[in-house]
This record gives sequence, C-alpha cells and structure tokens, in this order.
Amino acid sequence: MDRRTFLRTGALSIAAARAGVGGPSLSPRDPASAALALPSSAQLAWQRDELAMFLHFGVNTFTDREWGDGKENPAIFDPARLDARQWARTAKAAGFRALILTAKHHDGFCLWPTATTRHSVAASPFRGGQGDVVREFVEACRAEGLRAGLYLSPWDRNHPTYGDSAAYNDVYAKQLTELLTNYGTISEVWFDGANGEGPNGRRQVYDWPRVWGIVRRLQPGAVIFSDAGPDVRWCGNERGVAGDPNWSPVDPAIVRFPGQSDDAVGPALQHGNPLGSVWRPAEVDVSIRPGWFYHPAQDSAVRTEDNLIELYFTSVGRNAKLLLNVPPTRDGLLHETDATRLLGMHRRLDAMRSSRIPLTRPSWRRTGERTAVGEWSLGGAAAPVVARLGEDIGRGQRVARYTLEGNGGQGWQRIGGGTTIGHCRMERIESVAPIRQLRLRVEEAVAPPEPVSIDLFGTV
Ligand code: FUL
Repeated sequence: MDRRTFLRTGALSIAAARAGVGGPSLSPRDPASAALALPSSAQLAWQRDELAMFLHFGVNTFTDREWGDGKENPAIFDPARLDARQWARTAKAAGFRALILTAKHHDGFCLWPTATTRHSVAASPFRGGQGDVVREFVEACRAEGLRAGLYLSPWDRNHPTYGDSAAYNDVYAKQLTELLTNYGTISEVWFDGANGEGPNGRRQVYDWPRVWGIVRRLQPGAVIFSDAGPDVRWCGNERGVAGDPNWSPVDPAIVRFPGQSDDAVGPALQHGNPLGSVWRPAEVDVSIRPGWFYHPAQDSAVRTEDNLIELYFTSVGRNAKLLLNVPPTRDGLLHETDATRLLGMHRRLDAMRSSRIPLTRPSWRRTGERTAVGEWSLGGAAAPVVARLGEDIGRGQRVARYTLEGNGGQGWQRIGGGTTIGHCRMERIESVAPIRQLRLRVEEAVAPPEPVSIDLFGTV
C-alpha cells in the first residue's frame, strides 16, 4: 500500500537549482563562495552502513492486513516461536549493519509494554503477557553488533486521544520517551508521514519540533528519518529507486514537515539539491515482498536474487542507503525464502568484490575550476563489468556529471558516465571489450572536484 504518490522524474541540474527551480525560496548563489553542506558524524556512519533491514511486525501479521484499524483484539498477537536473534543473525550474515523495527504501526498496537495504552503486547498471550518485543529486538541487535532503530507511527487508529491534538501529542511524546529511555542506544528513529483522520473526522496536528527535540535530548547520536529529515530524508517512492541525480544536500524550506505533499516535494525528495544548505541524504525503503507485513499468500512473490542486486544498484549505487523490509512471519521468524534470497544477494556482492581488478598509477588533475581528470592503469588487459565510484563525502558532495573512458590500445572510448557520485555510484560498464587504462572526466561540479575513488569489478 503506497501512502504517497507524488513521485516526479527529471533531473535537477545545477543550472536549474541556481535559477530557483525546485522551490521558491532557493536563492541563486555562487557555489564557489558558498560553504558546502557537510554530513554530521552520525550521518556519515549511517550512510557507510549502506544496508539496513526494516521489520514490519505487529497485529497486521496476524490479521493478514497492511493497515490495521486499531480494533484488533490483542489476543491475536501470539508469535509462539519468536526469535529476534534469528532476525539479527540473518541480517548480519547477509551484510546488513542496522535493523529498524515497527514498535507501533498505524493500528496503535505497541510491541512493548507501554504505560500509554492497553493495546499492546502486555494484553497478548505473547510470553504470557510478560513479553517485550522491542527489548528482545534491541538485545538481539546488540548481540550481533548491529545498530538498532525504531519506527513509531504518529498515525494511531486506536488511541482515543488521536485527533485531539494536544492530548495525543502528549501520548506520543510519552511513547517516544519510553522507547528512547528504556532500551539503550537507538541509532535511527523513523517517522512516517501518514496522517489519517481521527474519530469523527478530527485531524491530528503533530508537534514535530517537540518530537525531534525529544530524540535530540534522549538519543543525541541517533539520526532522525522523515520526509523532512532533519537528518535523513525519504527518497520519494517505495519502489526502491533513488533519484538520478541524487544530491545529499537539500533546501530545507521545500519539504518542511513529514507528509507534506505539493508539487515541489517529489523532485526535492528524489534529487536533493546541488546547492542545498543542509545535508540530508536519501533513504530507500522498500519491501522484499509486495506488502510491508507478512502475508502467507505472498510466499511465492519474494524478490529474486537478481532483483535484489538491481535494488542495490538503484539505492546504494545511487548515493542512498537501502532500508530493505523483511517482515517476520506469524511464528515470529524471518521466512526461509526471504533469508535464502538475502544470503544469495550477499554472496553475489561478495563475489563482485572479490573480482576487483587492481588499478595502479593513479593520477588526478584539475582541468578547470569545476572540472578534473583522473587516470589509472589496469596493469594488464581486463574487461570490467561494473565500476564503483565514491567521493570523500566528509568534504561535501561535489560531482554533478562525469564520463568514464577506457583504452584498450585503440585509443580512448566512452565506457560509461552519469550525474552525481556522492558516497557511492555503481555503474554497469557499457562495453565489455578489454581495457588497459581507465579515465574519469569530471565535467561539472559544484565546487573544485576532489579525487574520486574508483573500483572496477569483473563480475556481478
Ligand atoms: C508507509 C506506511 O503506511 C506503510 O504501511 C509502511 O509502514 C511504510 C514504510 O510507510 O507510510
């Protein structure tokens, strides 16, 4: 089920950004004199993880629904074989470095024994009413050395105060405080923009500054995800495809709050802004199955290994982070098919990494204010099929357009090219003819281009 459908395509060029396209408040400015937006250390660590696993789990798992209405009987929540260690072990074995659990989805059912509602695990048969899925989850993450994150849906179709803005905002603040106080370090807090009507059609007005303030105070090292950041932004669709180009800087005036939907929002989320004043990289959330929650009927619709590799290219390979949803079953375990596909994807990526073609004699020279050329030698003749490029994003994101050329002895020929690079750009090489030398031309950048790192692989 897709909450927002305002995806736009089309590249946001530097020229368009300078001209103010992408938001009325973007004032034209000369990037040469402007300081580049830079990531915080938490944002850097977040991006370097590259892969995180999303776990949608709750009453919907038992009702076979995607959006519960909050009228579920908590007695249905009975994941008899729940083993959060199996989730974390599988994630780790598949190369994931962080996990995010839906502590509460739109149905309002809380996976921890909260003091704010009776619609929780405490009223269920799980562990005889003494269970706490959030605790088991964070402990499993820690045991495997993975970061733990939590999703807490603002939209709550169960709580009687929902729609009475002040009262519900207090409830929500309390839930968040419980989660961020009682479970140790939380690395990412995920805020969904969905905002449905409360009882009698009342519209809830969320207090985002208060919510974000709570996270900052209780978990200063955590990154906050929402459409509007402030640390990590949504990529603008749930299809697993980051924008191209994809800038991590954004203009914060365009997407001001989660769930905002107007014409400027889609492109801003997809592409970011080359001249943006704030660093807010994109997260690509997508499910390994058609639904976010587990449905037995979808056991034969799990993404294939090839499809997962493709997702990796269109997310991590486009300067984003992949947050791949793998929903636990009614037993409380990751399904065997899903686990097998994840491990298959991991094996393929490992094989790709081990097919690295050694590059020697690197050189880098600026050819103008905003252009540069890098050259490498392959040592012998080899036919790369994939290139992985990366900027040192600790110094900002600079490259807007580049070309890759190879020389196999017959002169230089174009073998690829693209727009932004950022933390990681994965590219399939256009020609498979063997080459002996490689050249990267940076043809456009927002600031003097810094050396770009490059790896060539012989298989994927
Ligand atoms: C959406 C929700 O409505 C879906 O159920 C899911 O949680 C997805 C990640 O975000 O807004």
